[in-house]
This record gives sequence, C-alpha cells and structure tokens, in this order.
Amino acid sequence: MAMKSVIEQENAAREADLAADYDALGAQLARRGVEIEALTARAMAFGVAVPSWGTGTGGTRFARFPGDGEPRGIMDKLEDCGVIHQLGGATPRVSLHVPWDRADPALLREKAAALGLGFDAMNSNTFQDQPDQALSYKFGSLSHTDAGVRRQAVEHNLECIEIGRAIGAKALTVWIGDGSNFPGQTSLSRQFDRYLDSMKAIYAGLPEDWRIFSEHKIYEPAFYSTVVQDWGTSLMTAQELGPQAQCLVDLGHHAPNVNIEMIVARLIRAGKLGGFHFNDSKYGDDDLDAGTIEPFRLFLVFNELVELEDTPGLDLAHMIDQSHNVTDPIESLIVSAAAIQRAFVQASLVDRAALEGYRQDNDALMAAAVLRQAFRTDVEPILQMARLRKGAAIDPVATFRASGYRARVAAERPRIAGGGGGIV
Ligand SMILES: [Mn+2]
Repeated sequence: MAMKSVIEQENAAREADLAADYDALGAQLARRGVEIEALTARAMAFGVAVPSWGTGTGGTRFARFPGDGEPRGIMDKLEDCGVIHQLGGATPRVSLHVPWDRADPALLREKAAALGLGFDAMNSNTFQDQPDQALSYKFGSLSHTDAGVRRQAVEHNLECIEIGRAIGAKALTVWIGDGSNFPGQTSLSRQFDRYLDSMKAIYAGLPEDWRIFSEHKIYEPAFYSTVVQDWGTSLMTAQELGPQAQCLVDLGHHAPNVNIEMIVARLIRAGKLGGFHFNDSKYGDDDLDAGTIEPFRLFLVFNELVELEDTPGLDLAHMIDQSHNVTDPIESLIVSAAAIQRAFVQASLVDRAALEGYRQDNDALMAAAVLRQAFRTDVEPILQMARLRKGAAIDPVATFRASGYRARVAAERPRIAGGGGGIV
C-alpha cells in the first residue's frame, strides 16, 4: 500500500481522539489568553533540515552495527528523507555532505523535487581522507602546516559550493577536526592564522546570496587543542571573514553544563547566529536524539530564539546532526524533528508580557514560573493537528511501522559488506 494511503488509514483511526484532545487543550490555553490556532499555524510553518548522513546507522569509534535496508547512496538517502517528511511534516529540506553524497546535480534536483524536498546547507569534509585524495588530512586540513594540503582543503570547500549552487543550496557549513593531541605539537596562534587564511580563500568564492557557517566543537578528534573550539573562536572567525559569515551552534559541541542559550543570545546580539545542528548529549558529542536527555535545555534555546525572533536579519538554518546506533534512523529523525518542533511551540506560548513584568520587578520566582508553565504544557495535540493538516501522520512512528517500509527497502537494498568503525 502506498504511504499516502497508510497515513490516511492510520489517521482515520486517531482523528476523533485528536479532536477531543485538541479541543481540551484549546480551552485550557484560551483561559490563559492563548489562541491555539496561532500556535498550530506556527507549528505547521516550522521546519528543520534532515542530515543525509543521519538516514544510515552511525556508529561509535568502536564499531558500527548496520541495520536492515540501509541506504546504499544518496538517492536511497533522499528516498528515506522523503518518507521522514511525508510522515512527520516537519523536515522539508535535506543537508548534504560531500563527498559522501556526490552525484549528478541534475539527478539530485530531480529526485528531491519528486519527493517534495529542497536542500539546506552543504557540509564539507576535510576530517577524513578519501581514497582518491592526493594529500592526507592526518595532521589537519584548512590549518595544516603544508600550503598544499591547505589548498586542497580550500578547493574541496569551493567544490561543495559549486555542487550546492547547482542544487539550490544557499549555505556552506565548515567544520574541521584540526587541532593537536599534545602540548607543543602546534602553535596555537599560527595554526589559527592559517585556518583564517584558508577560510578567507573559501569566503572569496562564496556567491553573493550565500552564507558560510563556522561550526565550533570543543574537542574530538583532537584531544589537546582544537582550532575552532568554542563560540568565541567561531565568532572571531565570522567577524573577520565578513557579513556572509556566521556561526553554527551544534548543541553537542560544548563542555558539559555550558549555558548554550546564553551563547545563542550573544550570537544573535552580534548578528552572527546562522543556524543549529540539533542533537542531545549526556557527556560529550554523543549525537543522541534531540530532546531525549535535556528537553528543558532545548526549550530554553528556543525561548531565546522566540524572544529574539523579530531581530532584523535573523535567518536561521535549523538542521539535525545525529548519529543513530540503536534505533531505526527514520524513526529517530521523525521523533527528533518533532521534539525540536515541540520546543519551538512551547517557547511560543511563553507569556512574554508577564515574563517581562516579573523581570522588571525582579520577581525571580514568578519569572521562572512563567517559563516552567510553558515548558510543562503538553503541546502534543498541536503537533498532531499540524501533521494532520499537512497530510502527515498523527502518530508518525506507528504509521511508519504499519507501512512496512523498512522491510520493503531491506529486500531492495542488500547489506553493504564490512561496515567499518566510526561514524559514517
Ligand atoms: Mn554538527
């Protein structure tokens, strides 16, 4: 049965319950002076991009356990992304990774259009060596001591821009693994200078209507120092490059307990927040599903975004960046997109006027209570209604399982032999 028919059939069994839940929540919100339809409209307009690499099973540095029906290449990945959006209704764009997703741009465009998908930021890769690569990134890429390696890494990024241009993308995200493992191994200052020079060469090749995002990460694969280790270095980079350069915040790329919502507020103040890589973590860059470990933190990030959403020029690229080791990647991506959408809707129902009043009066207890009231509100009926109205599934995971999609593609996509370690 076609996915559309499965969705209709599954939704039909749930529509009456949803109507009752939606009416009850609508009445409760109305008593608080909140119009539920306005929230549902915001939920329907919200979108977060899916990472092409997230549709396959990831792994850890120890092992990778492939699942059934894993995508064999970018066309299969796009197929899966189409299913994710069809069921969840919140992921209209895909973020590609080069060289993993290298393909004829015309075919990419055609396939995406057929699935109702567009393309978000391009991601370059100079953190691993490719089989046909002349020079190695073992000791760095854009900040390497060797000018030839740096040039090769710059050219790779320029190629990503070219591919992106051909498929309608408008941004390039640069994350490098460059750094050092031992004190003394590199010059902390000169290595950063070399990185900036390389980034300037990439920036010079940026089309006028494009942006370049600098993504920081505290450590890993480098364990002593990392060139772009935090938002301070990322902001310096974006400021030195120019107006088309902004910072990308990956939620998992900070030290434990860092106040990420403050970073968000500061970067917006500087006009330099470009986008996000959403995921969740307990200890390090765990790449777990968004909202599964620290849902309140995700809410607080969106609280800043909603409070500052009218900031002139603010145009955020929302993307998911996760690695799925023990779940079906399609299910994880659907649930994660909904968690991100949920945080956005919860932040949207914060009583801003009351909050500001309590802030002015220095009533810390009540100010905190305003946020908690929004966070505690179960907005699930709003998300479900948004999906129903978009032709997506009221219960996307149950519908996905009922569709038999995974078993069907498992029969079409033979397992790739081997499957080495590491996140792929
Ligand atoms: Mn990331």
